[in-house]
Amino acid sequence: MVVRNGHEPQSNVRFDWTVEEIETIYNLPFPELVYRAQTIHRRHHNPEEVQGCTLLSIKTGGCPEDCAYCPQSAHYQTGVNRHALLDVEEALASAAKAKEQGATRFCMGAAWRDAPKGEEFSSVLSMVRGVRALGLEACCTLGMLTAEQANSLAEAGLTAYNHNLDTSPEFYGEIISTRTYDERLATLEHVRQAGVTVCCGGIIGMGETRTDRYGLLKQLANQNPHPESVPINMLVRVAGTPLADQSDLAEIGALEMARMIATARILMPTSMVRLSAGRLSLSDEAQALCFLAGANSIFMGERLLTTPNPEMDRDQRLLDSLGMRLRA
Ligand code: SAM
Ligand code: DTB
Ligand code: SF4
Repeated sequence: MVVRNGHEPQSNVRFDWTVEEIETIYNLPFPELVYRAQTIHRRHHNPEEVQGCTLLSIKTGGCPEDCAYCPQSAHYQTGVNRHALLDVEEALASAAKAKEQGATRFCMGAAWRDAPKGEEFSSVLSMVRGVRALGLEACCTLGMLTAEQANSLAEAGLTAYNHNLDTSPEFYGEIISTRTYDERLATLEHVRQAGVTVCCGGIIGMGETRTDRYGLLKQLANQNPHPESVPINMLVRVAGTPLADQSDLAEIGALEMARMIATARILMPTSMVRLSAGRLSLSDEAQALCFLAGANSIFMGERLLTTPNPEMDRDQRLLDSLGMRLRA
């Protein structure tokens, strides 16, 4: 039940946030920040539920991009075994299992700079159709897309396309040199035009400043419409990547994650805010704080794409202990 006391924060949806406004929200006294986020959250979402999503890496490693965080970049020795595109049957068997385990969204990730043409792309379209036929939401993240590819994915029934902006435009060049922010924005535009919903978020803990975090949030929150899905990742440090020893992660911790999530929730009231990579470094209490801050989705299962994630039964125990549940 929503308790109205006459002092509820306003949650008019806006697309013209300034960095200063975002900074002010992000730095509110913590109780005030969480109160505002939770109040807005309750207006648009059921606070007892989180959506379970399952990830599958359909094409692993050997990526030509040089994203400094990524274990799948061919530029770094990370020990990730390369794997060509999975068979359609294999991917759909995974999707069926994910459904059995309570996921309602199935996300297929591929380590490509841009989505391929020809046979491989046709296989991905078959995977999308198969996932939709199981009654699951289907999401893909395949790198950059042309307008035509976005349209084909839409026709196959794709629910969402994940394409992260990762950080602020100013810091982007420190993390990735093989593509530009504008190329990222162009793909997001193709996805939007095709009528596929947008999943777009970023990573904290890469050595960016808070100002970079405000900058990312501004890029996300000033898209009209807002991305329907906003994954907030905490860097998973992977040996061999340039960010393997990123040491300020200790101070990033749960409170920074909660501030990031709460601010995203306030700026984008109706979006799904996903507590994504990094949950293994968060305690149960820290994750509970992220839910309070307005996160309403998690990736389930012991693996993200290539890195570990909490076991299903740990997540089930966590939700049980919080009196929360997976969205049916
Ligand atoms: N190649 C496609 C792309 O870059 O859009 C899709 C796959 S890529 C692995 C998907 C997202 O995972 C990236 O945009 C990044 O935000 C996130 N990611 C990758 N490695 C990560 C890490 N070590 N820690 C946190 N997030 C990570
Ligand atoms: C997103 O923002 N996080 C997920 C999903 N979108 C594709 C991926 C996280 C990947 C973490 C590193 C890995 O497991 O390889
Ligand atoms: Fe390639 Fe995506 Fe990893 Fe960048 S994040 S190296 S584009 S798989």
